[in-house]
Amino acid sequence: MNPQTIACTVLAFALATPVYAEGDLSRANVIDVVIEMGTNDDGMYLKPDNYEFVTGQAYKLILINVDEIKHELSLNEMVERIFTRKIEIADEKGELVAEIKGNVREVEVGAGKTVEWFIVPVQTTDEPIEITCEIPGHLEAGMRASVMIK
Ligand SMILES: [Cu+2]
Repeated sequence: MNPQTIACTVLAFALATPVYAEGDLSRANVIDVVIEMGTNDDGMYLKPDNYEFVTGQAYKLILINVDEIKHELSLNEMVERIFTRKIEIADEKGELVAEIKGNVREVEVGAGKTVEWFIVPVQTTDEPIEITCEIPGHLEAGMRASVMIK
């Protein structure tokens, strides 16, 4: 190979290689997962009501409360199987209001508001675990979803 060919080969390889955030799994190739919270004719819901995550993959859970009342997302035992990088709260203009770091079990989302929860699952599940809204009456009204971590 002449030097030009080698340069082209190196460049082609560089372009084909995915870009990682210097080995930080919590920041690389984050997948957005929308979790809608609301009320419909059947009661209350988390939509979708079924999630599948993969260990080592970074996710941004986008909790969107489309309702006129507040709702909550409680991860229950899922919290022991994930790493929370941060939770972000922004105002109407998209300006950051707060960034919360550390181990969080549940997040309450105000009526019509959105909160972003950045996680990385670290442990698989043998059977589905349930995430819920723990506001009295809401679980009974249907606010639950099942989660598998592979
Ligand atoms: Cu609720």
